[in-house]
Amino acid sequence: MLPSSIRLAQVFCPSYTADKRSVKGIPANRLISRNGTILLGLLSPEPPSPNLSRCLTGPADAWQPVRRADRRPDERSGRRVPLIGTHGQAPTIENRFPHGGPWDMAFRSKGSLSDLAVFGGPPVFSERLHVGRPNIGDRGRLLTRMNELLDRRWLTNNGPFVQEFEQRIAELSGVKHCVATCNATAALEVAVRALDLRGEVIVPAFTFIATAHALRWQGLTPVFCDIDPRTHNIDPSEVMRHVTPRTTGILGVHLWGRPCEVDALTDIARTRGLALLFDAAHAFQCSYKGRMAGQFGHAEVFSFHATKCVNSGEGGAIVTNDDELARRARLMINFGFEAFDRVTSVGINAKMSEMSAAMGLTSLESLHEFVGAAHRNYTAYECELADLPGIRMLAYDPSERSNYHYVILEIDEAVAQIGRDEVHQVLWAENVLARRYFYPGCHRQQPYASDERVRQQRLPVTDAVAARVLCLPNGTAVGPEEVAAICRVIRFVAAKASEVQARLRGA
Ligand code: T4K
Repeated sequence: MLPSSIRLAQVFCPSYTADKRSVKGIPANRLISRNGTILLGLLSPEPPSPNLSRCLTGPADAWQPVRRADRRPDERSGRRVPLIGTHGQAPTIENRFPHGGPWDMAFRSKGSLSDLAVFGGPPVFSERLHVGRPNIGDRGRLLTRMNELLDRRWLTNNGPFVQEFEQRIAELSGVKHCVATCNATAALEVAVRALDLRGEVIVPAFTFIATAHALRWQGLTPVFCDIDPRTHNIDPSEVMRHVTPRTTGILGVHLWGRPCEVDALTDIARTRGLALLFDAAHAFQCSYKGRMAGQFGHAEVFSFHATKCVNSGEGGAIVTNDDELARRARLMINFGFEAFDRVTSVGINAKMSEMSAAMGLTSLESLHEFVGAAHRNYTAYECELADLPGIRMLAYDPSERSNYHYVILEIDEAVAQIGRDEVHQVLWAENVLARRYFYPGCHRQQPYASDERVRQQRLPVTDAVAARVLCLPNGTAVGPEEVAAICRVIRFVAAKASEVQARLRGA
């Protein structure tokens, strides 16, 4: 049964986007009734039903619980949404939750350290909550497309869905060419070959391993560069230190969808005669100085992997305004075939399939909804975690377009009195599978870590940031209730940081 001291209510917050911190003067998400009942607010920009309206001002008993058992799947997204407020009929504890359910755990209060799952208490979530749960989109549209491609008997090799997908990506990014690929790693490899990079390429060490591997797999030497602690992106002032006669290019990464210092990198590349490529795996629909990612450097690469904001299951794309580069890349992803029976250069198979493009096109149709959900969650996290000592949430520039896909905490142990790894441990025990992206940095992974030159290198900012970062669940698979519950755990841990740390360390 739901503990009688806990109630969950939908809170109508008309000023949700402008002022997320209070509802009728009460701090949202921390509504405590006079008799001590804990009320977890479900922030909602939707007007409430008459029942819910009364909830805000009425006695605690009038508040309504909402749990997974009481939710219906949304037809478009497949995500479960609360019945309350959408069907108008207010459930009661007795008639709706006679047997309890997964949300019994979800909103259990953590009163003492022993209530934490890591110390033997029940986990907040009975099901695992992942970082990277895919956004799904309209299943009906996807299935229609699947039927179409089956009817057409055209499954891959530059089919109509791939062409349409490429056109949409190019339009949305404001770029001339898009070459869709089977994933972003292959796209990076094709791009560095199409750019004819050789020798050394300067790349940040704080990135997903694919960025470095794509270079190495092509026989290039990734030269790791430190990052700017504020942006987590490659530090242009550090780049210059790594330029040697063997350097042919710079591969910047728009980490978390926050674009690199493009102007500074463009200047360096131009003055030193280097190619400039961007790994924009995270940055689809993000802007830099008002221009969309995809338009910078000689080329950029997007990822449409399942875990990305827009996904095609597996997928990627090379985008560029360079006609010749696009032509070369297009040949390379299809074995170098220029026409039937005519191969003019070495190539591989890095084509996107029609099934992936069908998923990608369907995903694009829900782009607005996906970014909206990520932004809503991001704002709720920001609201709840804003004032915790030593715990900082990475901000997105409100004057730019962002997809808000990554919710990144930086935990400074010296101030927070608890380390990132300990918070990570606590969250995993609660079934919140937060990720330590991109710990420990590419330079500390093989084969790079064994390279004498890399071993000699010092990347102090990368090491410090890699030890502090924690990525929290976001996307359409996560709703305000989950965000509220995750934040409650983090706030509890932050409030009792030194005690939690001591107990974890067996002191
Ligand atoms: N450059 C950068 C900067 C990147 O971040 C990436 C990929 C690339 C290049 C290369 O792009 P691709 O070649 O992949 O297109 C995941 C993704 O696999 C990877 O694409 C992504 N970056 C990276 C940041 O995250 P892992 O090792 O964390 O994957 P995994 O299997 O642990 O999945 C992440 C979470 O998502 C899991 O907790 C489970 C959940 N999940 C995953 C899949 C695939 C689901 O719930 N459903 C699913 O279908 O790398």
